[in-house]
Amino acid sequence: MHELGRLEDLPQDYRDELTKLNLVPLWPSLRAVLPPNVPTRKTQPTFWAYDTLRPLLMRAGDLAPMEKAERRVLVMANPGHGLEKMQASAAMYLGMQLLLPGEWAPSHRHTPNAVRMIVEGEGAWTTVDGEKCPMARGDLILTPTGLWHEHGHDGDQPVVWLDVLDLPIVYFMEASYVIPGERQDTKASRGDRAWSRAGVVPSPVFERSSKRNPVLRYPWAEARAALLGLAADQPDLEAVQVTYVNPETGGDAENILGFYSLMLRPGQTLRLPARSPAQVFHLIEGSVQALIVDSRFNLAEADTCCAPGYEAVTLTNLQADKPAFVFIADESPLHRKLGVYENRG
Ligand code: 1HN
Repeated sequence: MHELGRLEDLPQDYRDELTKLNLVPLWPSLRAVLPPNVPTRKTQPTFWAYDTLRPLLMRAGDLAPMEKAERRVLVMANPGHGLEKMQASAAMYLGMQLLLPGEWAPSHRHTPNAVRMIVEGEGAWTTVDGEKCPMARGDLILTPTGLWHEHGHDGDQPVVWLDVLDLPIVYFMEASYVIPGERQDTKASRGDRAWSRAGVVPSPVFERSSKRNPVLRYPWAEARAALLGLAADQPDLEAVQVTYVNPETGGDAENILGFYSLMLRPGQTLRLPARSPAQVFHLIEGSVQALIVDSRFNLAEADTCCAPGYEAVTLTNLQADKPAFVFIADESPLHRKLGVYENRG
């Protein structure tokens, strides 16, 4: 591809005239916005160790009382985007949130979709659209766009969870806003109880509902059991992975980001293909090495890393005698809906 004319090649009076009229010549910038073959990605392979993050999050517990914080979070920002942008990738936001015993994070609803992956502690809960969802390690709790949510804590130890939001893309769309609310009344029914068995779903008087995802909480015990069942059923299957889905449709659990759990067999090395969406890896159980472009990250439990799109990722279970379990978030639903999804193998 040959080089195109530069801005500096244009006479200053011409450039000034264009600027005055809010006009810009395309050709000096064309290669930057449309690079050959592979997109330019600001997303860098980045690693956040829980044992270094945790003491700082606990200190935030002293420094930022709930009334002054609303949500007490340390954002895991990708330096490639600039820390102040609070982005892990183009479409993903990541943060570690701390709730102390007795605290309450007030109810609100907003346009970005969120999920929480519970990292440590017991006794906390999130109420989403009136459903009180208990939080336990490894559980995935959704707060889809527009639904009221608040967090409370009846236990006696700090509770920490990983927040994954599509905030960067919703903000970029100039569609990100919040509505503050009152403490929610809770209802007795819970989607994760009514939709507790894959393949046998509620159909009162023969009717299936086609409303929003009826499941807001995916208990880790169920996802883990599904992975072990799949691994036992298909001993030759390389990628022992499940997707968190809407059980009414079989489609993705949320509109913009995709969520998965992956089991690595003892000692297994698995190469994930180069696909267009960026990905986040969070270790639920075990010990895993992630090779992302030129970076090797050793993940202990509760560690998190991210990978840019269009790059293969190789994961290795560092333990020869135990499976490892990885939670993955990616931008697949967004890429598929927009028609830019690619798997380059
Ligand atoms: C939010 O609402 C929560 O509800 C956490 O816990 C993190 C980050 C940006 C915007 C909204 C929550 C958030 C957030």
